[in-house]
Amino acid sequence: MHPSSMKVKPGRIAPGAFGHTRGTVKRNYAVMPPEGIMDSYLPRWERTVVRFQAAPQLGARFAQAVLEIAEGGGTREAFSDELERLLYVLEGSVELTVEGIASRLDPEGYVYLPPNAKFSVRNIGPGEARVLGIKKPYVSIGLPPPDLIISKRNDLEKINHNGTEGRTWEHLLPYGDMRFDMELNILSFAPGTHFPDVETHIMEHGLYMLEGQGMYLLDQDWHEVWKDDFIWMGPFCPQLFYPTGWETSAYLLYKDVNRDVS
Ligand code: UGY
Ligand code: MN
Repeated sequence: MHPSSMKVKPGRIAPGAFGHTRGTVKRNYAVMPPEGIMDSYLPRWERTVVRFQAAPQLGARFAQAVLEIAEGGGTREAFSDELERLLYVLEGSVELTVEGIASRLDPEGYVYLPPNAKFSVRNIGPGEARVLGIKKPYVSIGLPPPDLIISKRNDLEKINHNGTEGRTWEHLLPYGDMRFDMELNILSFAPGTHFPDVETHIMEHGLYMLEGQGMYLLDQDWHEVWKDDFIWMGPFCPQLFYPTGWETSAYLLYKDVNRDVS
């Protein structure tokens, strides 16, 4: 199918409100609702629309994208490169093959692929699969490389790091393991909870809103965020979140950690 004839998802703003967007791109942060993120088509992926949310072009030191894989589509062939990756299934089912061993990933299933892992992905249906992808060059510090991890959200412990009722972390990667140069965490907020302080830190974030809605303070500005929105927070961007509405809100958060400045 020619890319231009592929279906464009309807926007989530009032009909007739042309030119309105919650999206913004600033020096040290960006907010991107899904409806305005344009499609890319990549040589290594067939029948797959790639919607880039973050990339070095934005100022980020990682790349993040939603892959919309048509039934039967996926990687053209198995490949490997020097990047480490997360693939997290948002919707649908895929068969993942790593070094010749196949596994099935359903919604909330994920894989951490260490650098140089040879992998392929196929949407086994029914329907489209939506997969969140994060990739970046791995920063080695002379320790053995991190292990391949294939798991699912349901198997992760919900940890309350601050003793605040209703606010939890789920760590997709082993927490505190110095071999890893990134954290991938799902943070959940029951109504009424929030961080204790506005945080400002050297690490950057890629945030994908999985559930609910809320208000995000980014630098000096408040932004309303909804399910499926993306936020990039650059280094030292002041940040605070509180959920709105009656449901728990949750987001998947990339963070670069465990490495000195270079
Ligand atoms: O771990 C974090 O840096 C996290 N508390 N930041 C965030 O949710 N924006
Ligand atoms: Mn943070």
